[in-house]
Amino acid sequence: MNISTIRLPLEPNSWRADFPILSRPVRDGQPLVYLDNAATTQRPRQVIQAIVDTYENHYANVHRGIHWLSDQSTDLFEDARQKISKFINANSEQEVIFTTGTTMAINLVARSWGDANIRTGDEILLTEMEHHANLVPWHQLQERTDCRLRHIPITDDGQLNLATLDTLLTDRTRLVSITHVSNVLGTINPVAEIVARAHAAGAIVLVDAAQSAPHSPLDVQQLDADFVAFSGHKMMGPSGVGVLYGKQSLLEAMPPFLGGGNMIRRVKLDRFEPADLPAKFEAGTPPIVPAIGLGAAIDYLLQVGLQKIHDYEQVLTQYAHETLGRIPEFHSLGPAPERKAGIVSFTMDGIHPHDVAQLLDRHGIAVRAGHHCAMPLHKKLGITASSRASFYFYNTPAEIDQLAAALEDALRVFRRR
Ligand code: 7TS
Repeated sequence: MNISTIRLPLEPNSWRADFPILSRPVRDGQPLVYLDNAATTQRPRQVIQAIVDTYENHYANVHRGIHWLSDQSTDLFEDARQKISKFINANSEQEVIFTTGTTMAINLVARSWGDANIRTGDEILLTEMEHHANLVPWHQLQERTDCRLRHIPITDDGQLNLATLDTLLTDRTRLVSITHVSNVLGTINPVAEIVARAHAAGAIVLVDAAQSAPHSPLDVQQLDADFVAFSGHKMMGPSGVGVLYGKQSLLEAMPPFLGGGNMIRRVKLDRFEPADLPAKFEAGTPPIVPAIGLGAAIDYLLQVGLQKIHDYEQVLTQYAHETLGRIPEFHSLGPAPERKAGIVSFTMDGIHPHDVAQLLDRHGIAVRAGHHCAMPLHKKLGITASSRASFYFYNTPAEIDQLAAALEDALRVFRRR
């Protein structure tokens, strides 16, 4: 691929200027090469400004409004919910629950829907490529209910082996909970097909969209997913806020998860009546400013264009595979680039993944190393750790060249030892 002659789906440098942190020097004045976007992304000035503006001009607690400022704060908070609802094409804002992130969203479903619906011997179908956030809440549910956890296996090239689905979906399967995009392999899973097959078998589906919502168009109605979870901080929003989307009928039938203020219609000394959606699942003071910041991030995402982001990251990923693939010691995990999002996890012959990350850091290049909260997946791959470069639309082909050069340098350092 001759990257200099390709017409790129978007021009990263025109957006980079909005991200103050991307132009700050790190380590002895070197430019920052930020390739840890699967862990968390950076924020443009517009999001930071929305946060500052809220605190400086519009901040009060929400939904308690007798006063003017509280009304303003509530309007901004509910505007953000509306933006998110449109962004994912929910049927109504009542289907959008603010959580602290993907982790809390999945825990909410496991606790509330799980405890109400799962009985001994019922089956929950997961996959071998899940983040711990989509494993441990189900382990905990298993401890409470003695249900059975099953897993869709992965193929040698890191895709879900859907040939197994007919036998794994049984009349005991109540829920299928799957990641849309693997945070390690980058694999984009055929969620709509899995939803259709799960529904035909009488099971509902939760989609972990932590790694997909920030990078490509997400239409919950088109997927026909029953629950969808994602995090604000992976899509340029603040940390501390995330979303659980749920079909209204399911959410209405579920008991509240946490108890406290805001989630009630009426409280007596000996009992309570829950509020309507979405308040029923938002006990206590919510993440007010983070939610407003997430609304600003969504405005920004829509300006850039989700399809363009997806298409551009596709080019970057292909370029990364080609460029890094010329290094004989480099081995990427997961499928071919056409089948994955902008995540390139890899091992290097003769250098531990943590050492790789440390040597890259000397060049100002930020990547993650370790098991990326996916220990069972690494075990399946026969390794304990990997290094991971993950992209966003503000990354450039030149940064991938820098990564390749730094990896060559790391090999030279190790050979000298
Ligand atoms: N699901 C997936 C697929 C993820 O990648 C992550 C975070 C989560 C759930 C949890 O999200 P949280 O916002 O609630 O923490 N993944 C990563 C990662 O790959 N590196 O750091 C965090």
